[in-house]
This record gives sequence, C-alpha cells and structure tokens, in this order.
Amino acid sequence: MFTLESLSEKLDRLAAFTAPGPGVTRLVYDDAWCEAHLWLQAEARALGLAATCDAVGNLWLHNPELPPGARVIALGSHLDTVKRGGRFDGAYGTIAALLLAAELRGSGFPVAAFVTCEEEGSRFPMALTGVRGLLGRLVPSECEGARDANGVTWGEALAAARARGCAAPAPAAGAAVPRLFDAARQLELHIEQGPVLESWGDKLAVVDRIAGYRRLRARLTGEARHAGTTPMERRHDALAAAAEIVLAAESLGRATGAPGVATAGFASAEPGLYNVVPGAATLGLEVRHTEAEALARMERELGEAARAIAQRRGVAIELETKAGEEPTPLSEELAAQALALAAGMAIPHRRMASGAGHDTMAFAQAGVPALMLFVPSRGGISHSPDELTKARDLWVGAAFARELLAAWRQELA
Ligand code: HGY
Ligand code: MN
Ligand code: MN
Repeated sequence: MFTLESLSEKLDRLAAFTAPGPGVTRLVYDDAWCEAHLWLQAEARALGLAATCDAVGNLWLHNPELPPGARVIALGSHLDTVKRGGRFDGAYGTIAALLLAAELRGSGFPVAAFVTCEEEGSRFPMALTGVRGLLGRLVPSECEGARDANGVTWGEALAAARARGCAAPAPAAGAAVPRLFDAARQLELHIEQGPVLESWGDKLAVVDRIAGYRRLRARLTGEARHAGTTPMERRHDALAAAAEIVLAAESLGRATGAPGVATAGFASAEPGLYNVVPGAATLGLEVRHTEAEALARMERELGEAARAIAQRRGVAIELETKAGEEPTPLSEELAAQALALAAGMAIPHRRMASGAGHDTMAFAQAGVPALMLFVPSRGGISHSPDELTKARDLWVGAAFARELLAAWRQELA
C-alpha cells in the first residue's frame, strides 16, 4: 500500500527535475523534462509496472499484462510545468497515479497511470497536446513547425527527446498518434490552485466542470519617434495603447465577475529604448469563464474595447485568437458518486468548478466519463514557486481516490 511518506518522497524527487532558477521549470522535451521522464519510467518498472511511451512522449505506467488497446481506468496528470512554477501542479496527479496503479497492478482492475507530455502550453504556442495525443486526436506532423522562444521547433525538440528514450517512433506523416489504451473512465487528482477549499476549511473538491478560455495575441503598430522632441499630442505610442488595453482587460474581468476572469499575461515594446516612443507592441490576453455564452461575450467585448482604444490613439491593431477551449462539464454521475462517498467518509468537501484548464477536459470532450478531485492550495497560490499543499492534504486526496477506485471496481465488476 502506498503511504503518505512515499507520496511525499516521490514528489520531492520529481520536483528536483527542473531548470535552474526559482520554483520548478520543466518544459516539454527539455533536459529537465527528459530526466524526469526517464526517472518515472525507472520508478514504474521498479514497482512492477511497464512504462510505455507513445509517439509524442506521453507515458502509460501499467500492468505489463495489459494488451495494447485494452480498456482501462485512466488515472494521471501532466509532466510539464509553467516557467518558475510549483512542485505540485501536474506532479501530484502524476505521482498519485503511479502509486495507485502500482498498488492495483495485480488486482485485476485495469487502472493505468497516464503522464501527459505537455498540458501548459509553456514552451510551444499550443496547449493540451499531450492528452490530445493520448486520445488519438493529435497529428504530430501538423505540430512540427511550432517554435519556442529560442526558435527550436516542436519537431526538433521531440526528436531529441525520442533519441533519449522518451518517445516512441513517429507515425507516418499525416497520421495521428496511435492510441495505446482506451479510457473507459478517467480521473485526475490535482491541487486546486485557488483559495476556495482553504477559505472554507474543506479538504476535498469534486470538480463538476472546467472553465473554458480564449488566448488572444494583440499586435499594435504606432509610430516610432524621438522621445525628446515629439510633442505628446502628436504621438501614436503603441505601448501606451497596449497599456490601456491591459487595463480594459482587467476592467472586463472585474465587471464580468466570478467565475469570469481576464488577464494580460505579457507585453513587449519595440524598439524598447528609453529615448524612442514605441512604434510597436505585442500583448498576450486571456479570458476565461465556465459558461460558453459568457466566454464568447468576454472575447467579443475585449476585442471591441481593444479596437476602439487603438483607433482613438491612431494605432493599428491585429488581434488573433491563438488558442481556446470550451467550458467543459464533467461526469455528473461520477461526481454524484464521489460526493456521496466523501460524505460517507466525513471528509469536509465541496462541489466546485475549476477555473484552471486541465487534461481532464479533453477526456470529457472525447466522451470519456471523467472526473477531477482537488486538494487545498495554501493561500490559493499556484503557477508560482510559493505553491504549497501540506503532505497531509495531499494524502487525504490520494486516499480518497483509492476508495473511489475501490467503489468503481465493485460497480464495474
Ligand atoms: O492554464 C491553466 O489553466 C492550466 O494550468 N494549464
Ligand atoms: Mn498549470
Ligand atoms: Mn495542471
């Protein structure tokens, strides 16, 4: 049986696989990611599991007797992190799945742990590529040309990871990643990454829906001019226009109210000198909501506000939606069952939506009965080196997942 100690110890080990700097930085196919991937493979084998890679570097950690294509209970999360992220986002669900799959290996109940190669979109301009591969819905040859901030292509980075034993051979050009197993049900354990559980004193959340999002890139083109001689009233300052759009996004989020949120994640200006009025600026904008209609309205209103600001300032604007996911309901039946079990176990719990995106949304969108469980995040902090969940809280979530799997096993027997 796996213990609080083994869960904590393996989380500590996984957190050590990071690029230098604050927090944890493990970007898909980079050195830290490959070393973590190889370590997970070795850990799984030491626990009597097979570790099988697919063509984009997803991992299945499973009973070696499970034949390819078997229907499994898929349990897992993602291996990659944001830049300077925390020790638990993705890692918690990954390690809990490894230990639960190992514990159930000889039980006859086909629990298989999955570890998706990429969920965050933190290296290449696309997210959830791992789980789409796992579900046979990703065509690698269509991702080849995507470039990271250093100009490295997705194809080059994947080939390097493959050479280290972290991905299976590529499928034929135009072919989708071959699916290794068929998920009959899916469960993801994850830290909440927000303040709800802690503020209510709850120890577990049963997640019934996951917010959707739209990520927009705004390119503003004004006039680069001498900062000392150009009168204020004659400027078309691209960065000033971008700054006003940032505040418009914040106002939209506040006006929409929870669960709507809006963020400007990054801004850059050119040429980026003290003595030049910025002629160009680039903005990364994101809106999220749990309701499709409200999300579409937020995207529309943000676009309208940005265009009006640009026009008033005599700045050209190109606005492009770079990525998006629809708000996704999870399995009502599995949620009701989990809530009843939590009540029966007298675990302080609540039902809630997730403001964060997760691999689970892709399973649910593919028609797999899917569920998420959250444990509290201290101060609601995540995507930060300060991300923390107490070992005891991590354990409550994993022990509950074990009981939920036992209930599924009885139900499906
Ligand atoms: O951005 C998200 O919601 C997730 O952490 N990828
Ligand atoms: Mn994340
Ligand atoms: Mn995550």
